[in-house]
Amino acid sequence: MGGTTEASALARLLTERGERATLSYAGRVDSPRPQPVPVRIGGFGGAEGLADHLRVQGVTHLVDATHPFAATMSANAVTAARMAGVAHVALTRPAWRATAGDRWTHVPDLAAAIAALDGPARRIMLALGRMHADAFAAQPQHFYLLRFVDQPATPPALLHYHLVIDRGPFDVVSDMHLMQAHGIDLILSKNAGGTGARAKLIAARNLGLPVLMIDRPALLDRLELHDPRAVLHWIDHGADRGV
Ligand code: 3Y8
Ligand code: NAP
Repeated sequence: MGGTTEASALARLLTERGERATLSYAGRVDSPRPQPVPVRIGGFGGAEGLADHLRVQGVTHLVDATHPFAATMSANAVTAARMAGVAHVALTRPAWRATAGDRWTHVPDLAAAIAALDGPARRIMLALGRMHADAFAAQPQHFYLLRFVDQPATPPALLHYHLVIDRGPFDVVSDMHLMQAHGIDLILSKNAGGTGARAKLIAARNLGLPVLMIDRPALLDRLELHDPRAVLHWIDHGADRGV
């Protein structure tokens, strides 16, 4: 189950070993990154649909390498693997932790992030992608710098915004220039972890800007690995069939 830098790295390692693997995308963006393995695009129809897919395709190992905020997909993956008697592991990345010079405020979820924006107009970099941008219409007084992977079918339901179309991984210097060009005074970020979205946090630290950090959804009861190479070891030695 893909959609992250780590999933793509694992796909490359599996190809190098000649493993038979399929990478699964939800189909959220127009042209997802090409992969060295066959790609399946689209939902399965909930946990039951995924369990059927695992059985029909004779899948032996399910690796959930989706994003930490893809909470529904990850919950479905745990349930479906158990239903189908298939070994399951999550390939995820540790949460980011503030270090010296970081000015982070943590909020538990999106709603809390929106509520935290009460008050006079600010200039906010909303680096959360397309799916949640409209929710910030509840705080219309701010200017929002938006960054989407694709051009949206309809404009964001925000009064004051500038939209950048770009996909990560991003780099610190470009993110610093972007923040300075738009006079940004606050950055909103999901605690995605990993390397692909971290540049904006280093850029904020370098510019002395505050970050409103949205903590990731609650952890599931599952085996988690943080390195694609550890998944190969799990396949060779650690994968019980989940029964
Ligand atoms: C469709 C598949 C790879 C994977 C690359 C990672 C890094 C670059 C940084 C910012 C933050 C954000 C967003 C982001 C990053 C990686 C990774 C990551 C954040 C692609 C991709 C798919 C998606 C879906 C997309 C979401 C959106 C989130 C943009 C591919 C490029 C904000 C998450 O328009 C939309 O509907 C976009 C939706 C879910 C979150 C949102 O709510 O809008 N990712 N991103 C996957 C699918 O169809 O199954 O094209 O490669 C993958 C990547 N995006 O292999 O190189 O590993 O995290 N993705 C966040 O972290 O907050 C951008 O702007 O600073
Ligand atoms: P989500 O809310 O947890 O999942 C909603 C539904 O989308 C799932 O129930 C499933 O549909 C389908 N789905 C999600 N990921 C899928 C996958 N990899 N393959 C097939 N179907 C999938 O998921 P999301 O947050 O929208 O994330 C969608 C994709 O974007 C994932 O690949 C994720 O890794 C990637 N991504 C998400 C974020 C983020 O911030 N959420 C960031 C970076 C990348 P059915 O129930 O019909 O099976």
